[in-house]
Amino acid sequence: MKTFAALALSIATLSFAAPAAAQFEKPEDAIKYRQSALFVMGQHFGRIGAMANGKIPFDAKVAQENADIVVIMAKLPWAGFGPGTDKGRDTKAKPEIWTEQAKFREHADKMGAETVKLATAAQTGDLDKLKSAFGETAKSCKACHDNYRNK
Ligand code: ASC
Repeated sequence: MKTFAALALSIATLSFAAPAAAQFEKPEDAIKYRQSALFVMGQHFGRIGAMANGKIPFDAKVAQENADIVVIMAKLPWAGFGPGTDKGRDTKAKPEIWTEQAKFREHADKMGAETVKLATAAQTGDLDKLKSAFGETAKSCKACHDNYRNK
């Protein structure tokens, strides 16, 4: 019983501490997970983009809050690209993701690094810095989409 309790506790702790190591019951769940994470990230990134492009008024606090969420969201999708998750649900993911894992990982890491710079820029409250960091982050999204996402 003790062993079971310890095991249950360590599993619970692990699942809270390491969302990026999420386990999926079936490929469909992994695909849904990564699509959802990318969707939520896109929503928050888009709000920053609307400010960078003058579509909505610049609000430094709102930009900062959204950038912080983008940083967290950028960590999540990759756990959903595990082995055997190339099929199982409608997906635009190209098969090269699973044959060029190191290169795919580089794109993911690059994007993660750009989001951190975006959050740093958002903290300054300087719209020009935000615009420039937004552009660099968007480039890193696009580079991966160009290589690894079907139209
Ligand atoms: C976004 C978004 C993306 C990227 C990409 C950049 O706002 O949702 O996927 O920017 O379009 O080229």
